[in-house]
Amino acid sequence: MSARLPTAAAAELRAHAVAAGLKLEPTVAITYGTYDLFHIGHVNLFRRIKARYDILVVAVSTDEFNAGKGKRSAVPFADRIEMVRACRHVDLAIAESGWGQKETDIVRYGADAMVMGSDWTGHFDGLKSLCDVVYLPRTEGVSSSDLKRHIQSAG
Ligand code: C2G
Repeated sequence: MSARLPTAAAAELRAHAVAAGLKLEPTVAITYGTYDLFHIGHVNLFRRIKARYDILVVAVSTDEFNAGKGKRSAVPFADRIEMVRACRHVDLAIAESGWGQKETDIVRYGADAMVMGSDWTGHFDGLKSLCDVVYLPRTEGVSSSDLKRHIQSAG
């Protein structure tokens, strides 16, 4: 099924195809993040993506890329990617080593959609020529930085 169709049209076509007994290609979503101190906000996002797409590819920011974002994660990359990989909603975890790899990833994995939490709304609309770009509501009340501050204040 062409990923380039608008989401609603693609869903309608898929329904007709399933009714006709046709075998469908799995739909693929990709998302990007640091996933430091892996928390329920990340799990909720992955779960919500998998409720919409068949396959989820997660690109985890390397420590070097994070340094470029001005972020120093509490958990090293090797552990962060392993925790993401262990999440049952995740089908493939890859490294995110730069801002510019998204276009290549979308083509390489045949992504139908690039999905991010709503704090990124609008930031990746430039990718709409390659795939759907979807922003899902953030989980309120939890963030890696809040967790870090809580741990530091707990002493
Ligand atoms: N997120 C969420 N709810 C939260 C916290 C995070 O839905 N309470 C989502 C974010 O919107 C993002 C993903 O979880 O889609 C990962 O968030 P971070 O680990 O903070 O990653 P970030 O620093 O936003 O890096 O190229 C994109 C960057 O790698 C994103």
